[in-house]
Amino acid sequence: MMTRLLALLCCLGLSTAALRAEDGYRLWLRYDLIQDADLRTAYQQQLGQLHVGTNVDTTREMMAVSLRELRNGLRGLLGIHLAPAAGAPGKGSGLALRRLAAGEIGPEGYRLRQQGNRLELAASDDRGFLYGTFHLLRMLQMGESLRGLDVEEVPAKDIRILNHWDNLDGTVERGYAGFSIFNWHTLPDVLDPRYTDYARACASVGINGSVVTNVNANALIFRDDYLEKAAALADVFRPYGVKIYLTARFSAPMELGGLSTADPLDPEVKEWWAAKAKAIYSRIPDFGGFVVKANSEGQPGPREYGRSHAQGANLLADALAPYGGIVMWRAFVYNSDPEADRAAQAYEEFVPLDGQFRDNVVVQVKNGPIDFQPREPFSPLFGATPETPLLLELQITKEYLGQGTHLVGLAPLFAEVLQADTHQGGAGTTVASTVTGLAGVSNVGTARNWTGHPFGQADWYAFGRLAWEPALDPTAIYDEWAALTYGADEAVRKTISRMLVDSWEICVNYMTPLGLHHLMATGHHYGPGPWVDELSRPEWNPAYYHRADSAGIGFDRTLTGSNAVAQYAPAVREKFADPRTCPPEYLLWFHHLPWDWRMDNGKTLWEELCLRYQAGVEGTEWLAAEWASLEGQVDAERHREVSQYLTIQQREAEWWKNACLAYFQTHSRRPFPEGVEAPPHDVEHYQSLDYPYAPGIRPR
Ligand code: BDP
Repeated sequence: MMTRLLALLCCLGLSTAALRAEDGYRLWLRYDLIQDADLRTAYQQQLGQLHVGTNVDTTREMMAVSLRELRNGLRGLLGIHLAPAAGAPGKGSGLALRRLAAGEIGPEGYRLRQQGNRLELAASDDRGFLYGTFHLLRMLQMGESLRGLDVEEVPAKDIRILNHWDNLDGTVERGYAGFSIFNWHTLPDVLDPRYTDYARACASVGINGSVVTNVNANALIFRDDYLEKAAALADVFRPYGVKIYLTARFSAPMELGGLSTADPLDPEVKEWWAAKAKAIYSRIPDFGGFVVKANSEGQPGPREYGRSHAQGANLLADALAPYGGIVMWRAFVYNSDPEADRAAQAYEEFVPLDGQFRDNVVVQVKNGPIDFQPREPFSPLFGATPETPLLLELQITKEYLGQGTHLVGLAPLFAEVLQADTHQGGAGTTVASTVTGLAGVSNVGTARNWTGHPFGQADWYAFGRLAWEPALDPTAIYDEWAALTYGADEAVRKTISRMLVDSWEICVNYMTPLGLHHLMATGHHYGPGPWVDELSRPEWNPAYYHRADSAGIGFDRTLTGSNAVAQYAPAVREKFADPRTCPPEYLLWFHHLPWDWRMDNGKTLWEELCLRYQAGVEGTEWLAAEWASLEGQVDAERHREVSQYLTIQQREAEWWKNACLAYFQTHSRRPFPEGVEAPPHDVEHYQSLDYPYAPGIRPR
């Protein structure tokens, strides 16, 4: 009966995949049968046979993974079984694998080229074959022609890594997609297939590392039984080219080792870390290294012993050096001086240390000077430490951009910072060119579709693609993602990618337009809280950042204020320091301006602020209308789910706008301009709203 049903569906041109629930688990790796028969035939002719070069060893783990992916992909997409080439060697069409000499192409790189009647995939290492395989399958999924193909890809950055803020108890800090995918309780015995699927998804977009524990670290991870668990994960990830890293709690020698100090210059402390590194590498020979959050938000660190961040980092770097491991030391610090501008602190602390770090230390810097706000100017640290390699840290999980329920594509945010010109050492020195890699705070959890909001997958995808090639255009990335995830139909693809590209600016408008920042509620950071001004540390209060009063609004970071703008190279500094040349998107980041300040478009600052909030709300209506226009063109299941999320987003955009404008009006005392709907409640109403169980909250 079932077989007959399947046969009938096939006759109707429906693949069995259509029967499968569209639950999002497959991410962008959906190898459904290509419906265009001509295209399928063309691909079949081009790829039907496999020629394995004599210098390609397919028995190696990672090569076997590549071949399995290729076979599965071609079976799904083309309905064929990839066969080893028959007949005389070297003859006939098909796909040919060839190993290049090390110098012929960079590490992890590959070439896909039509050579006569063959398509050749060539690489000098196993990772290159793996990434080339995914590239080829992506082209097929997108229906692209292979004729005359000639591409060569080498990753622009060596470090392309996810940071999981996952705790050993299974919770995820700032996670909005369920619990941690890493089940430490059942590891190492239970190897959830998700571990493999996760590593495979990472590999498909070129991600080559994973920090599986939270930056707010737990020393327990270094206990032998936990190291066994980590080793089991490493074994699963390895064939996919994903190296495992752990977060190191600076006080671990005390908490786990029973020492009386964690002073980085203490010989016993050094010995403890050296022995720990040995223990790790005996289980995980290719262990990547440590990420460290030190002396930040209550985390222990070297400053407790009067030592610098460099001395702290070097302690761990020395322990890892014999095995080739690295230390990613975070520059996210802001606790030195309560009077100081928080935006200036990382630079002040780290620039003087330039040149003092060991070679195997990289300093990990968040994209902006504060903390993953909806929009920030790039951190002035980029390009300012010529002797110290930096890693750009981006937040893929949307702690400050609507958390788990808003459709906000982050590729434009990522691209804005990557393309920003630091002018350090001359014009054209982009942030991308100054960094040695990218780290992204993961948005993955146990949700069936991995990311909770179905469109959250697009940010995981975009992060990987940009880490591989920071120059990629967000529209092109989202075109790919949309085609892979929702099918290759041109109109559908374009609509989805436009929604993703435009959604970031929409969100910035309804949350923090014109350079406002840190307006969110306390603790969970869910929803607006611009009125908050009573928290113990000044820089935890939104009022510290917007500084609204009867005269105006904004944080003066010029000479008349904190002068944090002086940390940028002269060309950037001059532009930002003058409100007439400062881009409007950063205006209130750098300037405190009167409510009646005239914008270039002739509006007053107050009017412009109100209109931007209104535009944000209208943007969410546009998103909903665009998505509604796709009804019937994408599968009903995912269409319904996204629509429901868009309803939340529309409501919450109004909430943000109304709460912020009601509050700011108590300072501006000016009427709402034409075209802006007045908030239906007064500010007390918005202050009274309470969300005790908002997800992702950090235990304090
Ligand atoms: C903040 C988060 C906090 C993280 C911190 C970090 O609210 O949960 O621990 O970043 O990056 O944005 O260390």
